[in-house]
Amino acid sequence: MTTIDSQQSLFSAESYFGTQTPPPTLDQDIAGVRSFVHRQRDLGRKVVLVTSGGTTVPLELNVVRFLDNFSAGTRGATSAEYFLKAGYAVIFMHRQFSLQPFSRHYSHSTNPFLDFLEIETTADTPRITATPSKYDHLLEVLTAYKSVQQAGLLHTLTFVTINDYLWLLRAVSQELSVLGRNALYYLAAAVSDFFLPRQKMSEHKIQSGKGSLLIEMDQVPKILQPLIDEWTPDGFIVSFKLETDPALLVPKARGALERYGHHLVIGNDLHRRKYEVVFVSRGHHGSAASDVTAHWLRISADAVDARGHAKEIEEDIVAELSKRHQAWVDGPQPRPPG
Ligand code: PAZ
Repeated sequence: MTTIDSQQSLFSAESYFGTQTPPPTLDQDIAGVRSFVHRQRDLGRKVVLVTSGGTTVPLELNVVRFLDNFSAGTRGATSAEYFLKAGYAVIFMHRQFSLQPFSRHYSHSTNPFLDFLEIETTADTPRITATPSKYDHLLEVLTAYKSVQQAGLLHTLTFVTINDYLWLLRAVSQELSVLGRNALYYLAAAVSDFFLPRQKMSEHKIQSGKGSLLIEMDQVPKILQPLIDEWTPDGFIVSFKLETDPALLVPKARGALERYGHHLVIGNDLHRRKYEVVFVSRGHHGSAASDVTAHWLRISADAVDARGHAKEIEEDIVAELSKRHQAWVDGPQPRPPG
């Protein structure tokens, strides 16, 4: 039987999945992922799982209130586009209503879609056209979007809560494991570290009028460990580490790398994340702690790309990752036991 250590409020991944309920659409979602993954495998494509946006932590079973975080999903949505350009098929697992590849260029708050359209009234019937100054960019984005759609290269999944995220991540990684080294994990979602197990949640809206509200949360299980050791042992796994104190960034990223032993931690500071990130990984001489390297990628705030658009750091992140992933695919395979 699966038990929770109630004294320490510590869930292992096993006790988490043994006590928390899966989202109702899980089986359906996974059937879709399975057929996507098998199609890509038959076509010999590499597949990247991009997680993106923030998870919520509901406080009630009939949820009225929840904790959330800042992430809009920019990193994930932007990276997904560059992975597609680099020839990957993409499973884009994102927070419902956060930014998505392609449509992110026309976010309702920063670049409203209706501002790109004009009504031409010269003909008998009014026609809709694109605003001339926006036409070229719109055509570029639309062309890329349509070609990805037509080629069936992008599969989208949504989560809202931390519970949805954990169940989906486990199930998707188990499906992706059939690709062996051709699977890349790009875990950019901002995932809550704490949650309220359903056994401790109020069924109905928490009532006010009794003074302050004290809620004790449990720690979310460290999901990277089983991901790496059990669910997808051959995949190339990249996790992200976000900090607000720049002095903590490299030590914390290094700590995560040493703790889980996966391929790469990308560290980013909340305020500088669009202009610099640090790749923390082991060097080429085995796994000695002293062999960990920190490699910075930086762009300036006014940098432009080859097409004259504002440069996005995700272009360089994905270029570097594609190289490292290919080296892993081509690298020496472990000897079969015996
Ligand atoms: O979504 P966004 O572009 O606003 O932010 C991206 C990010 C900072 C959430 C991501 O780069 C990241 O660091 N994710 C992991 C966060 C963490 O759990 O440490």
